[in-house]
Amino acid sequence: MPKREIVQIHIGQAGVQIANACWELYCLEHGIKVDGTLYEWDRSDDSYSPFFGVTAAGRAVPRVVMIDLEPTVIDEIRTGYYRHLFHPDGLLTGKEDAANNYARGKYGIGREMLDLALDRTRKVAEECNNLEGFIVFRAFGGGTGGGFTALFLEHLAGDYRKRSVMEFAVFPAPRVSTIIVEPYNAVLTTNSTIESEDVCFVMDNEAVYDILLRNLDTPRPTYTNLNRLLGQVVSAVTASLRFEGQVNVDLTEFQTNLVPYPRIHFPLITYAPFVPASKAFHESLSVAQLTNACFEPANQMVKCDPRKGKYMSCCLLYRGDIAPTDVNNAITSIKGKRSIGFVDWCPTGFKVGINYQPPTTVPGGDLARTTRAVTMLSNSTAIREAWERILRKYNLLYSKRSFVHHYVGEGMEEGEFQDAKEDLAALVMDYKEVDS
Ligand SMILES: Nc1nc2c(ncn2[C@@H]2O[C@H](COP(=O)(O)OP(=O)(O)OP(=O)(O)O)[C@@H](O)[C@H]2O)c(=O)[nH]1
Ligand SMILES: [Mg+2]
Repeated sequence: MPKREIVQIHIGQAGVQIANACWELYCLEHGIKVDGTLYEWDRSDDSYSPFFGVTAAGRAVPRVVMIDLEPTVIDEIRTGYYRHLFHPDGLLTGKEDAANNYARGKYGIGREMLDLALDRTRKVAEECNNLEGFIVFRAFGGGTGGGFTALFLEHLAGDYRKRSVMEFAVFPAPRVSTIIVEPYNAVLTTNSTIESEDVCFVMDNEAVYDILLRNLDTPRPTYTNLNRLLGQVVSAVTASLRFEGQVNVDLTEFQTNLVPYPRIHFPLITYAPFVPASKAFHESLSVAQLTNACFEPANQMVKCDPRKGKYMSCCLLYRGDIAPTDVNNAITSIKGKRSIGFVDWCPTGFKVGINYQPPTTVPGGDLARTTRAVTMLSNSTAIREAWERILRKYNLLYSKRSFVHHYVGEGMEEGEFQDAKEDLAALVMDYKEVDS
Protein backbone atom coordinates (compact mmCIF):
# COMPACT_ATOMS: atom_id res chain seq x y z
CA MET A 1 0.00 0.00 0.00
CA PRO A 2 1.44 3.43 -0.85
CA LYS A 3 2.43 5.34 2.24
CA ARG A 4 0.57 8.49 3.19
CA GLU A 5 2.43 11.76 3.07
CA ILE A 6 3.36 14.13 5.86
CA VAL A 7 4.26 17.80 5.55
CA GLN A 8 6.67 19.19 8.14
CA ILE A 9 6.39 22.83 9.13
CA HIS A 10 9.21 24.51 11.04
CA ILE A 11 8.52 27.88 12.63
CA GLY A 12 10.84 30.42 14.33
CA GLN A 13 14.48 29.98 15.30
CA ALA A 14 14.08 26.83 17.36
CA GLY A 15 11.77 25.20 14.82
CA VAL A 16 14.09 25.94 11.93
CA GLN A 17 17.26 24.92 13.73
CA ILE A 18 15.67 21.64 14.72
CA ALA A 19 14.89 21.22 11.00
CA ASN A 20 18.61 21.17 10.29
CA ALA A 21 19.13 18.21 12.59
CA CYS A 22 15.98 16.45 11.59
CA TRP A 23 16.46 16.55 7.81
CA GLU A 24 20.15 15.76 8.12
CA LEU A 25 19.18 12.56 9.88
CA TYR A 26 16.36 11.70 7.46
CA CYS A 27 18.82 12.07 4.57
CA LEU A 28 21.33 9.76 6.24
CA GLU A 29 18.64 7.21 7.02
CA HIS A 30 17.33 7.11 3.47
CA GLY A 31 20.63 7.37 1.62
CA ILE A 32 19.85 10.82 0.22
CA LYS A 33 22.78 13.09 -0.68
CA VAL A 34 22.97 16.77 0.25
CA ASP A 35 21.52 17.80 -3.09
CA GLY A 36 18.65 15.34 -2.92
CA THR A 37 20.04 12.68 -5.25
CA LEU A 38 19.83 9.15 -3.97
CA TYR A 39 22.93 7.07 -3.32
CA GLU A 40 21.32 3.93 -4.61
CA TRP A 41 18.25 4.25 -6.74
CA ASP A 42 16.21 1.32 -5.57
CA ARG A 43 12.65 1.65 -6.83
CA SER A 44 11.32 -0.96 -4.47
CA ASP A 45 12.40 1.01 -1.42
CA ASP A 46 10.09 3.98 -1.04
CA SER A 47 10.61 4.41 2.68
CA TYR A 48 11.41 8.11 2.16
CA SER A 49 8.15 8.81 0.31
CA PRO A 50 6.08 10.09 3.25
CA PHE A 51 8.57 12.90 3.83
CA PHE A 52 10.17 13.44 0.41
CA GLY A 53 8.67 13.93 -3.04
CA VAL A 54 10.72 12.80 -6.03
CA THR A 55 11.22 14.96 -9.12
CA ALA A 56 11.29 13.62 -12.68
CA ALA A 57 15.07 13.85 -12.53
CA GLY A 58 15.09 11.50 -9.56
CA ARG A 59 15.82 14.02 -6.84
CA ALA A 60 14.28 13.77 -3.41
CA VAL A 61 12.73 17.02 -2.20
CA PRO A 62 11.63 17.37 1.43
CA ARG A 63 7.94 18.07 1.97
CA VAL A 64 8.61 21.04 4.15
CA VAL A 65 7.76 24.66 4.83
CA MET A 66 10.02 26.75 7.05
CA ILE A 67 8.86 30.10 8.33
CA ASP A 68 10.65 32.76 10.33
CA LEU A 69 9.71 36.39 10.67
CA GLU A 70 13.37 37.41 10.37
CA PRO A 71 15.86 36.21 7.78
CA THR A 72 19.12 35.16 9.51
CA VAL A 73 18.28 31.64 10.67
CA ILE A 74 16.76 30.54 7.37
CA ASP A 75 19.53 32.34 5.46
CA GLU A 76 21.93 29.89 7.05
CA ILE A 77 20.00 27.11 5.37
CA ARG A 78 19.86 28.99 2.08
CA THR A 79 23.63 29.27 2.06
CA GLY A 80 24.53 26.18 4.08
CA TYR A 81 25.51 22.60 3.37
CA TYR A 82 21.97 21.50 2.53
CA ARG A 83 21.16 24.54 0.36
CA HIS A 84 20.35 22.41 -2.69
CA LEU A 85 18.15 19.98 -0.80
CA PHE A 86 15.23 22.25 0.05
CA HIS A 87 12.89 23.81 -2.49
CA PRO A 88 13.54 27.57 -2.20
CA ASP A 89 9.78 28.30 -2.29
CA GLY A 90 9.38 26.44 0.98
CA LEU A 91 11.74 28.79 2.85
CA LEU A 92 9.85 31.87 4.00
CA THR A 93 11.32 34.85 5.80
CA GLY A 94 10.21 38.34 6.75
CA LYS A 95 12.38 41.29 7.64
CA GLU A 96 11.93 41.60 11.37
CA ASP A 97 11.32 39.08 14.14
CA ALA A 98 8.57 39.18 16.70
CA ALA A 99 11.00 40.39 19.40
CA ASN A 100 10.03 37.64 21.83
CA ASN A 101 6.51 39.03 21.84
CA TYR A 102 3.60 36.63 21.29
CA ALA A 103 1.29 39.48 20.34
CA ARG A 104 3.71 40.76 17.70
CA GLY A 105 3.84 37.31 16.14
CA LYS A 106 0.08 36.85 16.21
CA TYR A 107 -1.46 40.30 15.78
CA GLY A 108 1.46 42.50 14.68
CA ILE A 109 3.92 41.83 11.88
CA GLY A 110 3.15 38.11 11.98
CA ARG A 111 -0.16 38.72 10.16
CA GLU A 112 1.70 39.87 7.08
CA MET A 113 3.28 36.45 6.74
CA LEU A 114 0.08 34.44 7.21
CA ASP A 115 -1.27 34.29 3.65
CA LEU A 116 2.07 33.40 2.12
CA ALA A 117 2.69 30.71 4.73
CA LEU A 118 -0.73 29.14 4.18
CA ASP A 119 -0.34 29.36 0.43
CA ARG A 120 3.02 27.59 0.41
CA THR A 121 1.75 24.97 2.78
CA ARG A 122 -1.19 24.37 0.48
CA LYS A 123 1.17 24.01 -2.46
CA VAL A 124 3.23 21.34 -0.73
CA ALA A 125 0.08 19.60 0.50
CA GLU A 126 -1.39 19.55 -3.01
CA GLU A 127 1.58 17.58 -4.27
CA CYS A 128 0.57 14.71 -1.99
CA ASN A 129 -1.68 11.90 -3.17
CA ASN A 130 -3.05 11.10 0.21
CA LEU A 131 -1.99 13.58 2.85
CA GLU A 132 -1.87 12.13 6.34
CA GLY A 133 -1.19 15.35 8.20
CA PHE A 134 1.27 17.93 9.43
CA ILE A 135 4.08 17.91 11.94
CA VAL A 136 4.90 21.34 13.34
CA PHE A 137 8.13 22.30 15.12
CA ARG A 138 8.56 25.47 17.20
CA ALA A 139 9.36 26.91 20.62
CA PHE A 140 6.47 27.98 22.86
CA GLY A 141 8.56 30.81 24.29
CA GLY A 142 9.47 32.73 21.11
CA GLY A 143 7.44 35.53 19.62
CA THR A 144 7.32 33.77 16.28
CA GLY A 145 7.19 30.23 17.68
CA GLY A 146 4.47 31.17 20.18
CA GLY A 147 2.53 33.96 18.48
CA PHE A 148 2.80 33.35 14.77
CA THR A 149 2.30 29.61 15.21
CA ALA A 150 -0.93 30.28 17.11
CA LEU A 151 -2.26 32.35 14.22
CA PHE A 152 -1.05 29.88 11.62
CA LEU A 153 -2.45 26.79 13.34
CA GLU A 154 -5.88 28.36 13.76
CA HIS A 155 -6.08 28.77 9.99
CA LEU A 156 -4.44 25.46 9.15
CA ALA A 157 -6.88 23.60 11.36
CA GLY A 158 -9.73 25.34 9.54
CA ASP A 159 -8.38 24.47 6.09
CA TYR A 160 -7.51 20.84 6.87
CA ARG A 161 -10.12 19.73 9.34
CA LYS A 162 -9.68 16.04 8.67
CA ARG A 163 -5.88 15.94 8.79
CA SER A 164 -3.81 15.32 11.88
CA VAL A 165 -1.71 18.09 13.30
CA MET A 166 1.08 16.82 15.48
CA GLU A 167 3.62 19.02 17.13
CA PHE A 168 7.09 18.93 18.65
CA ALA A 169 7.52 21.97 20.83
CA VAL A 170 10.35 23.34 22.94
CA PHE A 171 8.80 23.99 26.33
CA PRO A 172 10.28 26.68 28.62
CA ALA A 173 12.97 25.12 30.79
CA PRO A 174 12.39 25.15 34.56
CA ARG A 175 15.40 27.17 35.63
CA VAL A 176 17.30 28.75 32.77
CA SER A 177 15.60 31.11 30.39
CA THR A 178 16.91 33.65 27.93
CA ILE A 179 13.54 35.34 27.62
CA ILE A 180 11.87 37.08 30.57
CA VAL A 181 8.39 37.00 29.04
CA GLU A 182 8.67 33.32 28.09
CA PRO A 183 5.92 32.30 30.57
CA TYR A 184 3.52 34.78 28.91
CA ASN A 185 4.28 33.47 25.44
CA ALA A 186 4.04 29.84 26.47
CA VAL A 187 0.73 30.14 28.32
CA LEU A 188 -0.85 32.34 25.65
CA THR A 189 0.17 29.97 22.87
CA THR A 190 -1.04 26.92 24.76
CA ASN A 191 -4.41 28.55 25.17
CA SER A 192 -4.74 29.39 21.52
CA THR A 193 -3.39 26.16 20.04
CA ILE A 194 -4.89 23.60 22.38
CA GLU A 195 -7.94 23.23 20.13
CA SER A 196 -6.11 23.34 16.81
CA GLU A 197 -3.62 20.51 17.25
CA ASP A 198 -4.20 16.84 17.96
CA VAL A 199 -1.09 15.91 19.85
CA CYS A 200 1.88 17.91 21.09
CA PHE A 201 5.15 16.40 22.25
CA VAL A 202 6.91 18.85 24.52
CA MET A 203 10.57 18.84 25.39
CA ASP A 204 12.52 21.26 27.53
CA ASN A 205 16.06 22.30 26.80
CA GLU A 206 17.22 21.81 30.37
CA ALA A 207 16.22 18.16 30.38
CA VAL A 208 17.94 17.56 27.05
CA TYR A 209 20.98 19.55 28.18
CA ASP A 210 21.31 17.37 31.28
CA ILE A 211 21.09 14.21 29.18
CA LEU A 212 23.94 15.46 27.01
CA LEU A 213 26.02 16.51 29.99
CA ARG A 214 25.46 13.49 32.23
CA ASN A 215 24.77 10.60 29.92
CA LEU A 216 26.57 11.56 26.78
CA ASP A 217 29.71 13.22 28.16
CA THR A 218 29.17 16.37 26.08
CA PRO A 219 31.05 19.03 28.08
CA ARG A 220 29.31 22.17 26.82
CA PRO A 221 26.19 21.29 24.86
CA THR A 222 25.18 23.81 22.19
CA TYR A 223 21.91 24.13 20.31
CA THR A 224 23.44 21.89 17.65
CA ASN A 225 23.97 19.12 20.21
CA LEU A 226 20.50 19.60 21.62
CA ASN A 227 18.86 19.63 18.23
CA ARG A 228 20.64 16.50 17.05
CA LEU A 229 19.31 14.65 20.04
CA LEU A 230 15.84 15.98 19.38
CA GLY A 231 16.25 14.98 15.74
CA GLN A 232 16.98 11.43 16.86
CA VAL A 233 13.80 11.36 18.89
CA VAL A 234 11.74 12.79 16.04
CA SER A 235 13.19 10.18 13.73
CA ALA A 236 12.24 7.46 16.18
CA VAL A 237 8.67 8.71 16.36
CA THR A 238 8.35 8.96 12.59
CA ALA A 239 10.25 5.73 11.80
CA SER A 240 7.05 3.73 11.89
CA LEU A 241 5.54 6.07 9.30
CA ARG A 242 8.50 5.45 6.98
CA PHE A 243 9.98 2.00 7.41
CA GLU A 244 8.35 -1.38 7.22
CA GLY A 245 8.00 -2.98 10.58
CA GLN A 246 6.30 -5.70 12.43
CA VAL A 247 3.86 -3.32 13.98
CA ASN A 248 3.36 -0.06 12.17
CA VAL A 249 1.72 2.98 13.63
CA ASP A 250 0.36 5.93 11.69
CA LEU A 251 -0.25 9.43 12.93
CA THR A 252 -3.92 8.85 13.71
CA GLU A 253 -3.08 5.69 15.58
CA PHE A 254 -0.71 7.62 17.82
CA GLN A 255 -3.51 9.95 18.71
CA THR A 256 -6.04 7.23 19.28
CA ASN A 257 -3.72 5.47 21.65
CA LEU A 258 -2.18 8.41 23.42
CA VAL A 259 -4.99 10.89 23.83
CA PRO A 260 -7.91 9.70 25.99
CA TYR A 261 -9.42 13.23 26.17
CA PRO A 262 -8.88 15.86 23.48
CA ARG A 263 -7.25 18.43 25.75
CA ILE A 264 -4.91 15.98 27.49
CA HIS A 265 -2.67 15.69 24.47
CA PHE A 266 0.84 16.44 25.74
CA PRO A 267 2.71 13.14 25.97
CA LEU A 268 6.16 12.75 27.46
CA ILE A 269 9.02 11.42 25.38
CA THR A 270 11.69 9.12 26.79
CA TYR A 271 14.56 7.61 24.82
CA ALA A 272 17.05 4.83 25.51
CA PRO A 273 19.89 4.03 25.32
CA PHE A 274 21.95 7.16 25.72
CA VAL A 275 25.38 5.74 24.97
CA PRO A 276 28.16 8.25 24.27
CA ALA A 277 30.04 7.84 21.01
CA SER A 278 33.23 7.02 22.96
CA LYS A 279 31.64 3.86 24.40
CA ALA A 280 30.15 2.63 21.17
CA PHE A 281 31.67 -0.83 21.20
CA HIS A 282 31.41 -1.61 24.88
CA GLU A 283 27.70 -1.48 25.51
CA SER A 284 25.01 -3.91 24.67
CA LEU A 285 21.64 -3.54 26.26
CA SER A 286 18.91 -6.11 26.58
CA VAL A 287 15.32 -5.31 25.65
CA ALA A 288 14.43 -5.44 29.35
CA GLN A 289 17.12 -2.91 30.22
CA LEU A 290 16.03 -0.59 27.43
CA THR A 291 12.40 -0.83 28.46
CA ASN A 292 13.18 -0.16 32.11
CA ALA A 293 15.27 2.87 31.17
CA CYS A 294 12.16 4.44 29.63
CA PHE A 295 10.72 4.84 33.10
CA GLU A 296 13.77 6.69 34.45
CA PRO A 297 13.24 10.45 34.86
CA ALA A 298 16.82 11.01 33.66
CA ASN A 299 15.88 9.73 30.20
CA GLN A 300 12.91 12.07 29.80
CA MET A 301 12.75 15.09 27.55
CA VAL A 302 10.80 17.15 30.09
CA LYS A 303 11.75 17.73 33.71
CA CYS A 304 9.05 16.15 35.82
CA ASP A 305 8.83 13.12 38.06
CA PRO A 306 6.85 10.26 36.48
CA ARG A 307 6.61 8.52 39.86
CA LYS A 308 4.40 11.37 41.08
CA GLY A 309 1.85 10.83 38.35
CA LYS A 310 -0.07 8.06 36.70
CA TYR A 311 0.21 6.79 33.18
CA MET A 312 -2.84 6.84 30.96
CA SER A 313 -1.13 5.18 28.03
CA CYS A 314 2.33 4.23 26.78
CA CYS A 315 3.55 3.69 23.23
CA LEU A 316 6.85 1.84 23.07
CA LEU A 317 8.54 2.22 19.71
CA TYR A 318 11.47 -0.14 19.28
CA ARG A 319 14.04 -0.04 16.51
CA GLY A 320 16.60 -2.63 15.48
CA ASP A 321 17.08 -6.28 16.37
CA ILE A 322 14.18 -6.71 18.74
CA ALA A 323 12.35 -9.94 19.42
CA PRO A 324 8.63 -9.53 20.18
CA THR A 325 8.80 -12.12 22.97
CA ASP A 326 11.48 -10.09 24.75
CA VAL A 327 9.22 -7.07 24.52
CA ASN A 328 6.28 -8.97 25.99
CA ASN A 329 8.40 -10.20 28.87
CA ALA A 330 9.77 -6.72 29.54
CA ILE A 331 6.27 -5.25 29.63
CA THR A 332 4.98 -7.95 31.95
CA SER A 333 7.75 -7.17 34.38
CA ILE A 334 7.07 -3.41 34.15
CA LYS A 335 3.41 -4.01 34.98
CA GLY A 336 4.46 -5.76 38.15
CA LYS A 337 6.42 -2.77 39.44
CA ARG A 338 4.77 -0.76 42.14
CA SER A 339 6.60 2.45 41.33
CA ILE A 340 5.03 2.57 37.88
CA GLY A 341 1.39 3.45 38.32
CA PHE A 342 -1.39 3.40 35.74
CA VAL A 343 -4.79 5.03 36.07
CA ASP A 344 -7.21 2.37 37.16
CA TRP A 345 -9.44 2.75 34.10
CA CYS A 346 -6.57 1.92 31.79
CA PRO A 347 -4.55 -0.75 33.56
CA THR A 348 -2.85 -2.26 30.52
CA GLY A 349 -2.26 0.71 28.35
CA PHE A 350 0.74 -0.39 26.31
CA LYS A 351 1.00 -0.11 22.57
CA VAL A 352 4.08 -1.51 20.89
CA GLY A 353 5.74 -0.77 17.55
CA ILE A 354 8.75 -2.64 16.22
CA ASN A 355 10.86 -1.46 13.33
CA TYR A 356 13.75 -3.54 12.14
CA GLN A 357 15.70 -0.55 10.89
CA PRO A 358 18.29 0.22 13.61
CA PRO A 359 18.83 3.86 14.54
CA THR A 360 21.21 5.82 12.31
CA THR A 361 23.62 8.26 13.90
CA VAL A 362 25.19 11.42 12.60
CA PRO A 363 28.95 11.16 12.00
CA GLY A 364 30.69 13.17 14.72
CA GLY A 365 27.49 13.26 16.80
CA ASP A 366 27.15 12.56 20.52
CA LEU A 367 25.17 9.33 20.34
CA ALA A 368 26.89 6.03 19.71
CA ARG A 369 25.62 3.76 16.99
CA THR A 370 23.65 0.99 18.65
CA THR A 371 21.87 -2.00 17.19
CA ARG A 372 18.66 -1.29 19.03
CA ALA A 373 16.89 1.59 20.72
CA VAL A 374 13.48 2.49 22.09
CA THR A 375 11.41 5.62 22.34
CA MET A 376 8.53 5.76 24.73
CA LEU A 377 5.65 8.16 24.25
CA SER A 378 3.54 8.24 27.35
CA ASN A 379 0.60 10.26 28.43
CA SER A 380 1.29 10.75 32.10
CA THR A 381 -0.32 13.05 34.61
CA ALA A 382 3.20 13.80 35.90
CA ILE A 383 3.50 16.50 33.25
CA ARG A 384 1.08 18.55 35.30
CA GLU A 385 4.13 19.62 37.31
CA ALA A 386 5.57 21.38 34.25
CA TRP A 387 2.27 23.18 33.57
CA GLU A 388 1.96 24.26 37.19
CA ARG A 389 5.50 25.60 37.12
CA ILE A 390 4.89 27.75 34.06
CA LEU A 391 1.52 28.95 35.35
CA ARG A 392 3.13 30.03 38.63
CA LYS A 393 5.66 32.14 36.75
CA TYR A 394 2.94 33.57 34.55
CA ASN A 395 0.87 34.58 37.55
CA LEU A 396 3.86 36.27 39.18
CA LEU A 397 4.42 38.43 36.13
CA TYR A 398 0.75 39.07 35.53
CA SER A 399 -0.03 39.97 39.13
CA LYS A 400 2.02 43.11 38.58
CA ARG A 401 0.82 43.51 34.98
CA SER A 402 4.47 43.73 34.04
CA PHE A 403 5.33 43.84 30.33
CA VAL A 404 1.61 43.77 29.50
CA HIS A 405 1.80 47.06 27.57
CA HIS A 406 4.08 45.46 24.96
CA TYR A 407 1.35 42.97 24.17
CA VAL A 408 -1.53 45.41 24.21
CA GLY A 409 0.53 47.78 22.06
CA GLU A 410 0.59 45.11 19.34
CA GLY A 411 -3.17 44.90 19.23
CA MET A 412 -3.84 42.12 21.74
CA GLU A 413 -6.80 42.56 24.05
CA GLU A 414 -5.88 42.42 27.71
CA GLY A 415 -8.65 39.92 28.32
CA GLU A 416 -6.60 37.28 26.50
CA PHE A 417 -4.16 37.28 29.42
CA GLN A 418 -6.93 36.39 31.82
CA ASP A 419 -8.49 33.80 29.51
CA ALA A 420 -5.16 32.09 28.90
CA LYS A 421 -4.41 31.78 32.57
CA GLU A 422 -7.85 30.40 33.35
CA ASP A 423 -7.57 27.92 30.52
CA LEU A 424 -4.23 26.62 31.71
CA ALA A 425 -5.52 26.39 35.28
CA ALA A 426 -8.37 24.31 33.84
CA LEU A 427 -5.86 22.05 32.09
CA VAL A 428 -4.06 21.50 35.40
CA MET A 429 -7.43 20.62 36.94
CA ASP A 430 -8.12 18.20 34.08
CA TYR A 431 -4.90 16.36 34.96
CA LYS A 432 -5.80 16.34 38.64
CA GLU A 433 -9.15 14.82 37.83
CA VAL A 434 -7.54 12.05 35.80
CA ASP A 435 -5.18 11.41 38.69
CA SER A 436 -7.86 11.01 41.34
N1 LIG B 1 16.23 23.14 21.34
C1 LIG B 1 16.38 24.35 20.84
N2 LIG B 1 15.84 25.41 21.45
C2 LIG B 1 16.03 26.64 20.92
C3 LIG B 1 16.79 26.83 19.75
N3 LIG B 1 16.79 28.17 19.47
C4 LIG B 1 16.05 28.76 20.42
N4 LIG B 1 15.59 27.85 21.32
C5 LIG B 1 14.70 28.09 22.48
O1 LIG B 1 13.51 28.67 21.96
C6 LIG B 1 13.01 29.66 22.84
C7 LIG B 1 12.99 30.95 22.07
O2 LIG B 1 12.32 30.79 20.87
P1 LIG B 1 12.95 31.13 19.45
O3 LIG B 1 12.61 30.01 18.54
O4 LIG B 1 14.34 31.57 19.56
O5 LIG B 1 12.09 32.40 19.04
P2 LIG B 1 11.36 32.68 17.68
O6 LIG B 1 10.29 31.67 17.50
O7 LIG B 1 12.36 32.82 16.59
O8 LIG B 1 10.63 34.07 17.96
P3 LIG B 1 11.20 35.58 17.89
O9 LIG B 1 12.66 35.51 17.64
O10 LIG B 1 10.82 36.17 19.18
O11 LIG B 1 10.46 36.19 16.76
C8 LIG B 1 13.94 29.67 24.02
O12 LIG B 1 13.37 28.83 25.01
C9 LIG B 1 15.23 29.08 23.48
O13 LIG B 1 15.95 28.44 24.49
C10 LIG B 1 17.36 25.69 19.12
O14 LIG B 1 18.03 25.75 18.10
N5 LIG B 1 17.11 24.48 19.71
MG1 LIG C 1 13.71 34.44 16.18
